[in-house]
Amino acid sequence: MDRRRSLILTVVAAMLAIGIGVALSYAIHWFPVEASTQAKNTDRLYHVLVDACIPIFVLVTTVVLYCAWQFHMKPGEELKDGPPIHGNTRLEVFWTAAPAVLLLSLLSYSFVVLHDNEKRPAREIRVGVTGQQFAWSFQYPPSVTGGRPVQSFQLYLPKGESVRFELHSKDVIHAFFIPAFRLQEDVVPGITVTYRATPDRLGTYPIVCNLLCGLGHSLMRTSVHVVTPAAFAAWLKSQRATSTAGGAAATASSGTAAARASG
Ligand SMILES: [Cu+2]
Repeated sequence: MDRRRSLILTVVAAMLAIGIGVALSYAIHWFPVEASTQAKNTDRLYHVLVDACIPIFVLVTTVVLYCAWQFHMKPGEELKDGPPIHGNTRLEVFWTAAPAVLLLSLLSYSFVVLHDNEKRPAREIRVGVTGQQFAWSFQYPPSVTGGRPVQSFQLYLPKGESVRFELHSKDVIHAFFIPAFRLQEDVVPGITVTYRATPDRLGTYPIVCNLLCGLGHSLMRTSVHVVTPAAFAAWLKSQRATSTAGGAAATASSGTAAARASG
């Protein structure tokens, strides 16, 4: 096969590989459902990064394979040397500038997305999150409950309302991770770490500890229930009622958590 035909064949194969790669990145559903506005931004960022990486990966692989195919040593050429080449300024400027521009643009876009995800909204509710070996608990201050504070082992959030989580740890470092919200923060003893999310899809999603924190680490999970604002108000009311009734519910659930942790 002459050089021209092999080059055309290689370019066509590379285009095909890019097409298949990009199609696969969209066709396969890699992540859990998106249940927050931040999740949508994060997934879009992921797709931009992947779509930028696939052509580069294909380009590098294609050049390597093409060179191995076209320029490999033939029998009898063992002692031959390649032509002496002493740099090519134009080429070097290009292969330094092009990746620099690409990396800087991806970096800027990532910065904008992460900054957007963390942006303080006009209105937000505060929810305390406490991590301890091996359970999560959630504290709703009077500013949210409109009465006495409420403590729960299940996280309830109203849909469409921005939430500022304030994370505390009672013992070691944990990582508060809600996969459906795509956000994770380390929960470090002695400091308060904050974390924002705006749930925008009704449903129940897992909350996990994503940092090995001891023997019961794998049991350190609970659920977030994203409910309508009316259902959230009703839930808060029911929690306030049980906490007025002597904290029986809280004691019962802490018993459950302890049993879970020791089991
Ligand atoms: Cu943990």
